[in-house]
Formats: sequence, structure tokens, C-alpha cells
Amino acid sequence: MQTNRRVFTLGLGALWLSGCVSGGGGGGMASVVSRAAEPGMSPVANAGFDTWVNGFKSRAAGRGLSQSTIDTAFRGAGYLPGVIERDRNQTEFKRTLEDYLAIAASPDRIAKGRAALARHRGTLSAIESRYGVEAEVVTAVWGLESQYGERRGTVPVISALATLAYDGRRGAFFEQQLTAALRILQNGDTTPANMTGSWAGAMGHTQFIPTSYLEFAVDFTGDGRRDIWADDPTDALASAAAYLSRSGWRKGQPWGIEIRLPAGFNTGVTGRGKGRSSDAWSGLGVTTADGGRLPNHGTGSIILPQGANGPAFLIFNNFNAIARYNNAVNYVIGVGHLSDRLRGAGPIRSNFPPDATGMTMADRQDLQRRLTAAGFDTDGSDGVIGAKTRAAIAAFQRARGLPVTGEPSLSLLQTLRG
Ligand SMILES: [Ca+2]
Repeated sequence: MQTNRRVFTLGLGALWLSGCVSGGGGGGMASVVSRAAEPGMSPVANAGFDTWVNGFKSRAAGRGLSQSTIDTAFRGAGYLPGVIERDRNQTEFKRTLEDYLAIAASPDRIAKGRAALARHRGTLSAIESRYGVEAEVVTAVWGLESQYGERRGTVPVISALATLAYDGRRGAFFEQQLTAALRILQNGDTTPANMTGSWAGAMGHTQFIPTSYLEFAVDFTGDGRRDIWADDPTDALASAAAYLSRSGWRKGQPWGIEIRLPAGFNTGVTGRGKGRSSDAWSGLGVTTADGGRLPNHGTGSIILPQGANGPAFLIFNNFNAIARYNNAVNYVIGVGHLSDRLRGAGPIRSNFPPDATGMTMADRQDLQRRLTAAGFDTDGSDGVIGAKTRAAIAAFQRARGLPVTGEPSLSLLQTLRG
């Protein structure tokens, strides 16, 4: 079992992918920094859960946790039905890289990231000096994990992890996380009331699960507590840098670069782990995105995340370091690309292929703009088809007496273009 990694995409999947792209626009999700409990995230009576907790408390005592730590942690804790609901309804978004980047490196997230970089320049520079991870990279992780601290999660972690451990779908994993959470409390890093996070126990600015916290979190403020939950993001940002550093990050090296493949390129040589030198790739006709000679950043492999007709990237060692944080290709590119944008680089240059409906990003944005102009609000026009856009399509179809599918299509776009 992988215990030191983010073994599933909690921060993104749970916290913001489900919420903030619903409209296709960037905003709209209420900040979870507010303390109001989400629906189903307050404890309800559950006799089976209580029995399980009693058994767990004995096991925890046998793992070196004090009775007072255990009792304090579980005071007020309880079964959270909302956690199980979220666990069962994890629609594993298979978003295309194009859609993912439209969200991960949206104009709003880039602007907020640049503001955050400026605001925390001193802290981020000190972190960069200590851990050798660039300020823009740490900030990009922060931006993707919690929208720069705006969405750290308000679910009580002990209750959430106990509910998941009791539920048993991944019981052993969550019991391990619950035990680790108790260790954090025993260390005095935070209090049960302050230990909040996502529905599945990813905590703080950088959404660490408890075992990752125990292995990688650091006290950068020097107050003796590794506080990744506080409004002050200093410890959390340093912890993310420590995580990347210990995952092999090399300062000054790119995560990857966008490249251009020659016509007729044999895509059989692409894929993670199929590394070659830049000279070898140059010999095969590979160039930078603007046609220049490849820089030498050591061995790299080529990935084609959206197929041979989409952008191509030459990725290096630092790609794997980010992947230790969250091993999803879109996430890694999201962090890497956002960090590039925070440094002032431009958007991806290559075109993305049309989606499964045959529509390009420009088509989808045009569809959203025309629906909104016709009185069917899609809440923005970022080209990402979310729940609000589907609702707008359905309402439009209903109003026009068309079959109500709620699905985007080229013919719908033609209808709107009149
Ligand atoms: Ca501290």
C-alpha cells in the first residue's frame, strides 16, 4: 500500500473539481474557510459506528497513543453520513488535459497566484533557499490544492477518517490515516477542533493526508508546531517544498517543456520511462514548441497526454517529483504549467484536438457565450462543460421544443448561431 503519497486525487477531485467547474466559470463555489458545516458533515447517531470506535480506541492505545489523546480526539466526533455519500459518488472525472488546464491555469488562478507570490515573497524565498524548490512551484501546488488557502476544507478530520475506516470500503487504509491523525494530535501540532480538511482527510493549505504529514510536514515558523491548518500558510508551504525536495526535486530544472514532433514521428517511442538524451530526441527531429533546438536538461521522455493530435511534452526528473505528490498526469502538468505561468510564460502553444462531440475549445466557448446571450446562463465561458452549462442547454432545448439531452453538440451550436 502506498502510504506516503497522495494515493488518490482528493484535493482536486473532492475540493474543487466537483465544485468550481460546475458552471463552466471559474468562481461560484462558496469559500469553505467559513466554519459552516456542509450538509451531512455533522455527526449523527450510529450504534455500529460507536461499537467500532470502541474497538479502535483499544487498538490505538496499543499503538502508543495516550488515553487522553484518544479521548480528547473523539470528544464530539461521530459518524458523518456526508462522507460516505461523497465516497460513493466519486465520479472519477476523466477530464481531458485541455479542460483540466482551463481550470488549473485559469486566468483567475494565475492572477491569484501572482498576487500570492508577491504577498508571500519573503517567506517563499526563504523556503526556496532552504529546500531548493522554486517559489512558483510551491505556489502552484498551493493553488491547485486549496486555491491558495481559500478552500482548505472544514470537515472534522477525526470524524471523517473514523467514518471511512468504520465503513470499510478502504478500511485498513483509513484506519492507518486515523491512527496517524491521532499521532499528530498527540504531538501537539494542532487541536481536534482545528484539524479540519476534505471529506477524506486531506488537510490544510496543501492537503496532506495524515501519513504524508507525519513524514514531510515541517515547522518553518519556529514555534514548535507544524501548523498546516492556520491562516498563515508558512508551515504548509514549507512542508510542500520539503515533500518535493525529498521526492527528488532539482532546482533550476524544468518539470517538462512543450515540444513539437516532426511529421510521421513514431509515437511508439513515447511514454513515461522511455527516456533519451536531448541529442537523441533532436536526432529524431524533435524541437521546442517554436521549432528551436532542444535544451539539454538531461534524460527526458515524451508524453502525449491527449493523443498524437494534441500537445507533446518532453518531461524530466522533476515531473516524477511532482508525481510523488499526486500521481495523475494531468495534475503534474497542471502544477508544472501553472508554475510556468506564474513565472510569466505563455499558454500551451499547440492546438488540442476536438473533444468526443467534435467540438473544439473555441466551439464550446462560443456555445456558452451564445447560450448566455440567449438568456440561458452558463456562468462564464471557459469552454469547460459543467453542470451549469448542461442545465442551460437543457433549458434552451426545452424552450425551443427540442429533445432535451443537456449535452453539447455541433448541431446545437449551429442552431444557436441561427
Ligand atoms: Ca510552526
